[in-house]
Amino acid sequence: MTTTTTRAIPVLDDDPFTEESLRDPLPFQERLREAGSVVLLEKYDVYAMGRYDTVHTALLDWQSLQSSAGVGLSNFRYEKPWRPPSLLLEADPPHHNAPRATLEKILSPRAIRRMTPAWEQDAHDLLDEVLSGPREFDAVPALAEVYPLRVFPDAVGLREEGRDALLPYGNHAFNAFGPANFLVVEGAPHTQSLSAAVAQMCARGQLEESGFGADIWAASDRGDISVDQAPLIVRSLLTAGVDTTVHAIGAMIYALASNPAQWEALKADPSLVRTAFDEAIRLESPVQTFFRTAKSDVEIDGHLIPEGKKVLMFLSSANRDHRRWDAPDAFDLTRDPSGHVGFGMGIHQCVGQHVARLEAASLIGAMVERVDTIEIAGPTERHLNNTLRAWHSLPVRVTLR
Ligand code: 4IA
Repeated sequence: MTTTTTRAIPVLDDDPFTEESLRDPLPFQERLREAGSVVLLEKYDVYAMGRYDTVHTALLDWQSLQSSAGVGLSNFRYEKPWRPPSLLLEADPPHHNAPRATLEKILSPRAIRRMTPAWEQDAHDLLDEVLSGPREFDAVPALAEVYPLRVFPDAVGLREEGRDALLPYGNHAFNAFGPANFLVVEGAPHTQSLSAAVAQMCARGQLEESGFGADIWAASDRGDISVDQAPLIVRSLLTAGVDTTVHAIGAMIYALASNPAQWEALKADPSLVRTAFDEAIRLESPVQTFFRTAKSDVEIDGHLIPEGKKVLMFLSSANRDHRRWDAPDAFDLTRDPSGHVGFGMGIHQCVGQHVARLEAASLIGAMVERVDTIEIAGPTERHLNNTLRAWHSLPVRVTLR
């Protein structure tokens, strides 16, 4: 391939990682989608894509677009990673294969389904507590943050000590995929102690005898993975499994509370709980972005991306691309959201998605049984993060059935 066959790449001078853009990312995402299928973001010298087709294709092309140079802005070819790279997220085949296969088995739909009775009971217990108090409350601390932290650390087999590091550790990890902006600077003083707390929880002796953590260590006994790999694979659960589910549940509660007709539709047909969750993931894309690195000169839709350059995929923008979705900005339980790229696509597609789906279905399923109406009761507040779309505060008012 020669450069004479490729087309000029549109250039944008936008910075998607400013406070203003993170607060309201939709205007930039629209400019990105409409500027072209691949756009050079001058400020960072990265190639960004926001159309569904292009993002989808890029996610599947692990041969050309590698993960092992990091899936953040930082290029591991030239910069030292802030922590030892993830054996799942920041790895390519063949190294990716054994950790992925191990975790896929441990988090399989069948394995996760076994949690259903306990997690449904936990959801009802939490609602007993919350709904016995004032009928106006902040759904972020009361539900979205509490519920995953009730069920997931127990399922991993974590002791109590160190659990309070999980959310802030994940928050920093997701900021660290972006540039070293104000959010990374704010988080920096705490990184070392949070990393140490999380690393400690991954050790075999710190984990309960049953749970996902013990399952990972058992895989090392069988030789499926090495003993050195086990604690890092446990770390992946702790990095990827807490903030993501908290913010996904927040997104779902917000979507339902601000779309009363959809809440009514869900009450009328509770089998829609899983659609509601995936539709909320599509609409809000709790994980907004990920990078890849061009393994060699790559041609995408006629555009040349030079070897070693970073490629920034806007999952969020793809999930609202009018080329793929009718009325993309509407939260609509009659659509089939299942092609969204909010969990990624291809060999790295979220290995924990069955965990996330069961958490969300258990909580919202319990709410549907007990709550008659839910509405936004006051000013909402965003939680800013370089990768996550999140709520800090969601005041809601509920009436009971
Ligand atoms: C890991 C994409 C995101 C949910 C994620 C973050 C961290 C890791 C995996 C996935 O540390 O392995």
